[in-house]
Amino acid sequence: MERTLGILKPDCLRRRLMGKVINRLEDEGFAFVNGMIKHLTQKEAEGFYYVHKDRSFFDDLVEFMTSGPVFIMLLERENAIAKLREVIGATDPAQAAPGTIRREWAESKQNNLIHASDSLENAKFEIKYFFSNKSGS
Ligand code: 3AN
Repeated sequence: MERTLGILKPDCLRRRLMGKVINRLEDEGFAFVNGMIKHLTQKEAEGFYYVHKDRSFFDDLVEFMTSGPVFIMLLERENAIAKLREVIGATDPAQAAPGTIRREWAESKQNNLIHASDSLENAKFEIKYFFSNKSGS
């Protein structure tokens, strides 16, 4: 079994789409190992998105991710990392494959509802970032 980290972003909670997205994740075979609702501080968001610090959208991304509470999810499934990326779809909802979460419900490249770790290395970093070793590894 593999673990990955997902985050339901502030737009997801604001629009009350958590139930729909969680339902979809459960239908796709993901089990919830841990989860927490948290209003990220600027420091937490900057540290989490450190790899994007030189990108033009970094400041907007941090502002968006701290604009309201998020739901941070530790998920488990076979091939969880690749499968979650597949289920959420491409960053830009307009480019995302039909049936993916972002294509179904997301509004824009920034307001795209959900984050998912994109590699084993990043999943390890991100799980550790929000959950203790005990629950996260
Ligand atoms: P993904 O979330 O699909 O892995 P990344 O890791 O390239 O995409 O980008 C991280 C986050 O930064 C995205 N989820 C999105 O909210 C935001 N983002 C990425 N590209 C853009 C962009 N061109 N304009 C605005 N926001 C962006």
